[in-house]
Amino acid sequence: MSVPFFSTFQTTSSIENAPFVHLPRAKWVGAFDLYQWEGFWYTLPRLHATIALQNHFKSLDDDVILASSIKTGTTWIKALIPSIMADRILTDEQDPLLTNHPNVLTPSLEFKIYRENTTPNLSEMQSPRLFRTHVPYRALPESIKNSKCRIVYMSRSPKDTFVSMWHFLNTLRSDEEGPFPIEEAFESFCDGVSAFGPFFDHVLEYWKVSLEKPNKILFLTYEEMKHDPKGQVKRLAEFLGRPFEKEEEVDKVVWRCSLERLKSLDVNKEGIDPWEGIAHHAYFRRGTVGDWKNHLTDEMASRLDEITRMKLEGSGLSFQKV
Ligand code: PAP
Repeated sequence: MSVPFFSTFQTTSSIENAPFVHLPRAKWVGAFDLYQWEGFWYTLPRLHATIALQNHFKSLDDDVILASSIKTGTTWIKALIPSIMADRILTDEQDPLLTNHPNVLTPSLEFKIYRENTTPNLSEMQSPRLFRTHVPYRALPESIKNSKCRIVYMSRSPKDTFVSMWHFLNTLRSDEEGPFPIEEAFESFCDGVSAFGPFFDHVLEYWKVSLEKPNKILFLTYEEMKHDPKGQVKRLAEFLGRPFEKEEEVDKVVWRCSLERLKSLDVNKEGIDPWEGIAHHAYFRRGTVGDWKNHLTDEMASRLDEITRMKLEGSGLSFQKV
């Protein structure tokens, strides 16, 4: 399992990589070389894709872009957005989630589209086009920032985000390797070193723009989604210009996109995605708020709380304390 994943993350030719070899570099979780470009950390293939995206993507006004830092519960929203946009008369048997992993329904700009081809032809995609990205706000193409397209940003408390990330990265390691030492992964996270990190800078950039332009960016948190899924799904649908007419429609979408249901579907239990080489099931785990309590020591938790307090001070953003 790990071989294709590592290769897609790491492989690009030395000629293509030449412009980046002088960038600051850091080893992440013992496996990935991350390069710091304009303040954020990328693997080289993601950096190539991000630059191609910046240079070539032309946004349409009805595009929907799902943005997030990694492991914040994006997969939930990857399922919700197409479900909200879909024809409300679809029966359960016609639900695209039955046969497609959420990664397929909301394709990644930098893991798929601009990784496969630096100048993809997107003209034949059905409108409204749905995309997702982990690219930080500052690195988005001007076309996304300046068009009327909508951005949905998913965020999550840093402690649970870190724990989810650590679990996910462990699924890419062999049984012989065992889990990556959590203390080392934690140090990197606290230092701001993770793919598309620093985490706090990522969240804060989108947060600030969401305050300035609430019709442009809808800022969601995993904790609010878990606390009131129906309320948050209605909010998301209104933002997307697809408000629900009946309560049953909301219930149906919430159920279709629930972790329990998605986890139980064959399409998500089996298989490996073709562009990242990651097992489909790796995107669905416990899905709880406060799972950090099972993994972080009191000292680690206090340290990350203190970093969070300092980073978010004055921003108006806070994550639910659990
Ligand atoms: P990504 O960054 O690779 O897209 P992402 O989906 O953001 O991954 O993160 C996975 C987390 O979302 C997992 O959290 P956990 O490790 O704390 O369990 C996963 O369980 C959770 N998740 C995925 N789908 C759903 C869903 N439908 N409802 C709630 N949580 C979900």
